[in-house]
Amino acid sequence: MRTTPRRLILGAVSLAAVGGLAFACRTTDTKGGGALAGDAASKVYVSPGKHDEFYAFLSGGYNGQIGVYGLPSGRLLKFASVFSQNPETGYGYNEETKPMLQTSYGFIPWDDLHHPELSQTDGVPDGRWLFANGVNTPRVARFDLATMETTEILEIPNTAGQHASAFTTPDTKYIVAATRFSVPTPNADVAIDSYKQNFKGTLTFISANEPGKMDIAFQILMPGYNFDLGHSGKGPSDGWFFFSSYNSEQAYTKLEINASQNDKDYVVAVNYRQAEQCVAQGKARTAPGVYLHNHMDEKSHQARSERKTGTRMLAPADCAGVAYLLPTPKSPHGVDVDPTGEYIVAGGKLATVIPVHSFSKMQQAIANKQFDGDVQGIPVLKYDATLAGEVQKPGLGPLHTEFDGKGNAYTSMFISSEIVKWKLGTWEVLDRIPVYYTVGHLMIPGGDSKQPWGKYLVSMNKITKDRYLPTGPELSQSAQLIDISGEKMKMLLDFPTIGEPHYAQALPAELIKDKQVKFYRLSENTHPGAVKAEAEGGITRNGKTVSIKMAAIRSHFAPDNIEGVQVGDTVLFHVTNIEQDWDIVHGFAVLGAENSELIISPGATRTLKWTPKTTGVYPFYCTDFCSALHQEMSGYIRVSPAGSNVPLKANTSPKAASQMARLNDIRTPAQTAGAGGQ
Ligand code: K7E
Ligand code: CUA
Repeated sequence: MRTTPRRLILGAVSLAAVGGLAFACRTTDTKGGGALAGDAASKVYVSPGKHDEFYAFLSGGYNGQIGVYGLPSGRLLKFASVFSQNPETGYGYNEETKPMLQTSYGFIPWDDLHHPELSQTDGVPDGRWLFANGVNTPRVARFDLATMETTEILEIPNTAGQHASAFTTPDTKYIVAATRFSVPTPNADVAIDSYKQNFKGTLTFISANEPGKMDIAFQILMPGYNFDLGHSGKGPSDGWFFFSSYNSEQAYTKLEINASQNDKDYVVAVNYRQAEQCVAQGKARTAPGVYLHNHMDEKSHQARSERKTGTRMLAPADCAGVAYLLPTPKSPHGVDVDPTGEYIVAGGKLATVIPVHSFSKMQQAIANKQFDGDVQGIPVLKYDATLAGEVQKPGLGPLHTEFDGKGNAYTSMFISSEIVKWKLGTWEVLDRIPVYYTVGHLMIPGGDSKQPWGKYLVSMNKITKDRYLPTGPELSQSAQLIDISGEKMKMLLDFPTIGEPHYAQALPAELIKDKQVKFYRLSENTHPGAVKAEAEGGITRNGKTVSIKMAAIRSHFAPDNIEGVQVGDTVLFHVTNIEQDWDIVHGFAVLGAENSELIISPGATRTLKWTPKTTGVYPFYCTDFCSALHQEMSGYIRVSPAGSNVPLKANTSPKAASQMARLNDIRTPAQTAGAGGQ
């Protein structure tokens, strides 16, 4: 949902026209200071050397990464690569991580990351992993919260615009993925105006609870709607998954108008235990579809790509009771389940109310067969039969809802630029606070789980307009931190964000901060190009490929003088950081390399591929300021003409040993203190 101010206004006008809504955007109130209590600064102030209370993981949207922030300070702690190459870390540039970005469409070094989701145990975030989806080339990723690195990416076949993802079940048995842009399934060369016959959506359930073993468990074939978001049931509704859908019109042109005709679209309720049974009974067909599974092995430090084919595709008509359609006004975007598991809240972006479905009423309606026909074998439940209530006059453009665990819900209002707090059960609006401007998702730590930590709310806003110093035609997006501990919401802090955050997740820092990996154990490094000691460095030729094994340690490379390479060779620098200290990272770059540097964590090995084009002597150096003698951490590689008789040679400068000795004397106390175990 990237929106420039001009497009926003056009969009708002057309929303108003379609929904019969008045345009009431508050973007003229630019100060936002009114709600700023005098003590706001002290509430977000984390004094130097102190840690934040929460880790927050904000999606990077079209930058394909995850921003790790501390709350309440809003300090950016890390920018973590998931679906995009990152020259800061070499992710997707070095030979070890390139396979992570392989897909059946080839090497795709970018994606549009919308929804991070923490793994859960018994419905509560457990601090093991964060999952995330890539919308454009359908993929899901596992991000390890002990190393803060992406360790696994699974492509999703038979889908497109994979938006309703990567939401988890309460036990992390599955994460899901659903189609936003229905396509011919299996994809084929057909006329676009054959949409209604040929285009389908799929709901994909992905086994997620075993690292390194993510796979498609099964897919459910759906009508050609646009599936937007999803959340699992919990407690009484455990075993169900709810997806929002729009475009029940099945429009394929000018969706802005043609997909906004019906008063109601649907929330889809999926009984995934029923689906499991039907699959076990052989009721699923094998659907074609090629997809890649990429996994980073923590011991060899190498990612591998595995090609897979075929999925188990279940048609609802072949599996009674697997899915129901709940009519929901109007073009619903978010679908959020409250902590008790009873209420299913839909954010109908064109609706004038926030409709809330009741899980227990839905169960009764199913038992009593209160149906309004069916769509492709999926029963449509009567709206009144499942409705728990409607929040009246909530504001304009409700998108997403999170919960505080104290019986309150908070909904983001895109058009009227506000967060609205309302009460579950009575549906009364309790409070509202303006945000700057046009909020998409909002997030409460644990706010989509069974156990929210309902102290803060983060509003992720699309437009900052005048909130920060201007930066040319493109301005930053923004997050705002709101105190929700009291009756009234209080605005505490603005902080700019990179890319475009959509959803986010957060959890108390204690859950993960003590299990952070400090370095990789060199003794466990099984990379074939690794060295465990400086003396193991060397050079070998195999035809036109020259492999150099190299150690990096403060403050030199071993070897650091290399000869015998020829124009036309492919040179592989396998650099192992043989340090075993926390945060002692080395870099590696060589003149003219057509990719990024390497950044090598302690104990890890990374490989830079280099194809020198002309003869000469080329310097290489460490790019991370690792020590007082970092500037000295460099070397030379000589490139001779093809067929030259310069012998292969890889030496370590005799200076190195004495450099090391000098350095040991000037190591800072902080570096020494960091030298603990994992
Ligand atoms: Cu509302 Cu992609 Cu979750 Cu953005 S989506 S806001
Ligand atoms: Cu190693 Cu700078």
